[in-house]
Amino acid sequence: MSQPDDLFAAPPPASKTKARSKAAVSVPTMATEYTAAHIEVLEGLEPVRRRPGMYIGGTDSKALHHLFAEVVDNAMDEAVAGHATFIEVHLAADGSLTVSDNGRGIPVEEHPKFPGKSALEVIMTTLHAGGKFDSQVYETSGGLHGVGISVVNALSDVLEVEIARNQTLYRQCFSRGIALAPLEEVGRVNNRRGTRVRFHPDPEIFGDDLHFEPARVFRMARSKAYLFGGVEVRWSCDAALLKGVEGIPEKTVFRFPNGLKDYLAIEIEGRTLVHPDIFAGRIQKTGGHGSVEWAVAWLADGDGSVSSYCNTIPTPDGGTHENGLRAVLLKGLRDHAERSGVGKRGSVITGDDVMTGCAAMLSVFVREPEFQGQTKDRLATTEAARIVESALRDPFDHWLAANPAHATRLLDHVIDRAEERLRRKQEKEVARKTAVRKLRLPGKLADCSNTDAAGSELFIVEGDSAGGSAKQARDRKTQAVLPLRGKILNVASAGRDKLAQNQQLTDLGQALGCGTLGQYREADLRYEKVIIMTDADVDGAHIASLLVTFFFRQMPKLIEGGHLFLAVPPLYRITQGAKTLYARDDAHKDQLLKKEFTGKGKIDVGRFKGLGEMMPAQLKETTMSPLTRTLQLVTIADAEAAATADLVERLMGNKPEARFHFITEHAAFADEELLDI
Ligand code: 1YM
Repeated sequence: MSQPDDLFAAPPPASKTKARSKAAVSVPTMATEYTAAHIEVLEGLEPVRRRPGMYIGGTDSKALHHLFAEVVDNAMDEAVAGHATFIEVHLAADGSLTVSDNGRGIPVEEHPKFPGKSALEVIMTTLHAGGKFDSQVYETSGGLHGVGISVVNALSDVLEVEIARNQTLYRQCFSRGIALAPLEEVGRVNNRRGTRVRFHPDPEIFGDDLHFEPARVFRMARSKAYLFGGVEVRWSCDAALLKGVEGIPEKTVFRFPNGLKDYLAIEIEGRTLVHPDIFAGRIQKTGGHGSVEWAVAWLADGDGSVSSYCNTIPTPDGGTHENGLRAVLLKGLRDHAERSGVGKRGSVITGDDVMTGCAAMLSVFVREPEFQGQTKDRLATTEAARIVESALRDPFDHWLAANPAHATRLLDHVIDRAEERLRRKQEKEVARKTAVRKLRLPGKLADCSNTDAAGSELFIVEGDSAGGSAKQARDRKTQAVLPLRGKILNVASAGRDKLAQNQQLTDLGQALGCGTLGQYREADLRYEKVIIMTDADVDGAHIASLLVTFFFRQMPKLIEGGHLFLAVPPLYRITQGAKTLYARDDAHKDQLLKKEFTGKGKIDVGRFKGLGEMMPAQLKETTMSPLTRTLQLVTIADAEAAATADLVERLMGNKPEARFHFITEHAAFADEELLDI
């Protein structure tokens, strides 16, 4: 194994900051000395091997890299707490990873509950149960993050720990979560301390093909240096792993005293900014808890993105800290708009307008962070929002005030975004309304598959049973059927509101799609022919007349356009031997009997009680099929329009007995053609 030379060198400066503990056991604060007795007695590691997904989110590449995150986070804790100044990461050709720090070293004292076992061994081989830690000591963050180094141990076929502590170098080796030998003292070390963990992911868990990706480990390691300016991250990787990998050096050192500001500057290199300087800052709290660091820039050339972290752990799904950032930036810009006299224009901006073009890095440190989501990628600690808001409020106001020209440019940029959003929203609304009008068809409508109005027909049918026959009899491609139940509203005497409330008429209007009166649009009419098909009796005629009146009053242009027809269903079926003829009324029947059925043989005359009674095939042949049917075009000649309107209105008003005459005489069957089938 290749080892960094300066491992355990340079004792760190004493500091009393501790932002996070992801340890598998509870440990004391600075005020309380660590004793092995603080370690809780926990479960074995078998559950981890049986269900690794429960602990690291799966057994894929992301999960594999999570092992590295777990180990490097423990070292980071030590650095953030002020006990370590550097972290070394070495990726070896054999697939193992080594992470070292120059912190205090994992405790090695014997645990009272496990005579003969070191604290280290307990830490490495037991899974914390969570929530049982006494308030004096640090608690684990729980969940996917901070599952503890024991999980890494459980899922590694090789894991070696070296600890320099108490001027002594200790070592212990494990495999698949089990100690291969007790902790051994290797020798004396002077002026050195720290922890080194070398581990190799178990192929039994991750398979033979999954390996650490140098570029990914490199980026993860580098991000730690950006996220905590007080740490130096030393990277090295065996050359054999870098063949064909671009841009990853064999060896390098990361140190970013300007932390996130440096990070963001690199991330947005080459992009055009709305303003030249990055809004960045850091609020450091004693003990780490409540500390915030941020770097924000607005891009003029497209969308940005926010990278957020809690206790140096990435939170790609955002969470409370990002909400705080969004809120404080929005409020700051709105207030600035008010102050700078932009007033109303500024009030339209939303968090989205502010954030879309915003490239930001945000890092918070809180005690006991709570992560949510399947992969625990979202911060849920509510306090984080408040911490971010109060940390950034004044600095953001000052930043805006200090660069009035830039602030104005930024405000204009954000307002442009808002106005663009409102414009898009309006366009979308119009498009949606059109789509809804097209799509929101009444449930009872059996539409035709043809989406083009040309060649399409709508049959308005009285009653559900006739509707059922018509649906079976139709040509699905070109013929739609809308059954109307019972008698429709008397449109002549109904007011506007009643018309609008009438479900039958609303359904009809929706099916047609063309609008009424002034809103009528011929181009939106969904059918070329609208055919009223009612029973050939008084009631049928009445309903037909009501419908004609409806069209006359609400869609006269539809009639003028030559789209409205009456179907001509027969009333009688006359059969003699193989000969069958249909008659539309009594007179027609008598005429047929006299002229057409002169031969010998029994003549059978059947009367249809209604359309619903007809077999679908009969209905098709007699009334619906364009090849054999007769249609009556409903016309309103311009010259007759006024008179007809008057007549329709008068008749549709309060004289029921007059209706039948009107409909039979005026809108009756003009085509005398015989249907011979
Ligand atoms: C390469 C990985 O794990 N370093 C590390 C871990 C610990 C400590 C120091 C440590 C922490 C504390 C006290 C404390 C851990 N300690 C524990 C436990 N590097 C790496 N460096 N003494 C030492 O948090 O108070 C778990 S990890 F459980 F002892 F707290």
